Amino acid sequence: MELSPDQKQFQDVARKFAREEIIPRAAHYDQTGEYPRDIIEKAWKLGLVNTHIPTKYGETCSGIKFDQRRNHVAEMLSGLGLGSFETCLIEEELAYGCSGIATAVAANSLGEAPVIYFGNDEQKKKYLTRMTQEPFICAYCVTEAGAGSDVAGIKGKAEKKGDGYVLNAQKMWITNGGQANWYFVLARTNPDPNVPAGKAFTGFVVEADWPGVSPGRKEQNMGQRASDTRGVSFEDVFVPKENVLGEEGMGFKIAMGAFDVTRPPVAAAGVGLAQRALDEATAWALQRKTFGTEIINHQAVAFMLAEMAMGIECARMAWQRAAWEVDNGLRNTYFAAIAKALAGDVAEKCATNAVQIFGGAGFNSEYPVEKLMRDSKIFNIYEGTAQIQRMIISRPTYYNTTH
Ligand code: CS8
Ligand code: FAD
Repeated sequence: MELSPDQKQFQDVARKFAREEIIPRAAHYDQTGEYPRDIIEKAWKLGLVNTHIPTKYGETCSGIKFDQRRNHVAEMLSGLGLGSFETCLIEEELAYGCSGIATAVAANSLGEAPVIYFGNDEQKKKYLTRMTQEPFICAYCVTEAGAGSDVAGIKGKAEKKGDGYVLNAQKMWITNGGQANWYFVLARTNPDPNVPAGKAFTGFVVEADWPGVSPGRKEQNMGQRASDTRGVSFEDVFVPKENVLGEEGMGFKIAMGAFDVTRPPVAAAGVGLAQRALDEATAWALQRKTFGTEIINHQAVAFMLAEMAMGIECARMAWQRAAWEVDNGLRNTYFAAIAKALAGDVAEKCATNAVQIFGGAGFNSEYPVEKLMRDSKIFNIYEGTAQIQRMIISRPTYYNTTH
């Protein structure tokens, strides 16, 4: 398997950006917890954000401007929306630089996915085009304090009123929560507990400046501290019926459908972090000496590096398969869950091994691997936990949609 010249070029642009713009500043954003707006705006100008918005909606209002913004990557783009595969290639490189910053970028894709795949033309023009005109941020609001893994257990509700709905929901752990221009929000629209999840929820697009929308304080997380995570409260928010995605009752399937396209890039980000851990650990092992020789010459250390490489190569192939399925119009729930679960484990293991190989220095924030270890933990929690991915993989219905 070989990347096409276009894919290679995307990878190179993202790699250069991560090396030159992200790595030198990642520690600052990790320590301060500031939102890396300047980096995200630079990435946006290069076309590294919102990669999968169809070119049509980039051009609808801004014409040639969209392609100009992408400058040196524009030529290969003309007439094409970017595929999931290319999006994942970019995400892996960004996460190599800092997975917190990569998460902020990917969360835009997560917020946009329900609109791209289930919105009507008017909704796409209104909410996607603006993302290509200005470096706007959006967010995806499903989780609540009382329900994360069990999406069907959320309590947020929307009740029909006049020409729209009145939304009341307290969302929690929302990435980009305090930065978003608009939100995808999932709420229950059928109060009857006997109605199945597939019919009881509705997905809405809610603008951040509508009355009743208020983000909470920034949460202090263990890792990925550049990423802005907050609760977002929706209190008696009037949502016009034009902002219903698909139809009333379709929301649960829309929310799940979005995960199918965003779990591959999250997996790719986990691989990017793991690759960084391997590269840092290898460089250290080649120069650190004990017992008269570089530590890479101790088999126990060399085998740790080998195990890291094995995990990375397999997890990379897993996201590639899952992304390839999206690009070929296949139902990829099963492969997306495999990629996400495997990459989460590999990211955690590689970061932990890197700290081990660094010894005492690995435990210290002067060196890069301590941050990698803190950042890696979330890959087994967000976008569906390690256990939930295994639950999906083991359900015959998902296996059967693929085989
Ligand atoms: O609840 C589901 C689940 O996936 N839980 C995990 C939640 C999760 O992943 N949350 C992540 C929140 S976002 C986040 O963390 C962002 S991180 C920061 C940004 C990172 C950068 C991007 C579940 C456990 C899989 C579902 O379980 P159930 O309640 O048992 O539902 P089901 O019976 O399986 O399904 C109910 C109906 O929905 C249909 N369905 C299920 N999956 C899909 C997919 N596509 C389309 N439709 C789907 N994937 C299913 O077929 C059922 O419909 P029926 O008509 O009843 O047959
Ligand atoms: P719970 O569901 O309470 O799970 C607790 C533990 O029990 C986990 O280990 C879980 O795997 C396990 N468990 C639960 N059910 C089962 C089961 N059936 N079988 C086996 N084990 C089980 N959500 C959004 O909607 N949008 C976002 O942008 C977003 N960004 C996030 C960013 C961060 C930094 C964090 C921390 C979370 C984010 N989330 C977001 C929420 C995230 O998706 C949830 O935290 C996650 O899905 C787990 O839900 P929970 O925290 O409620 O844990």
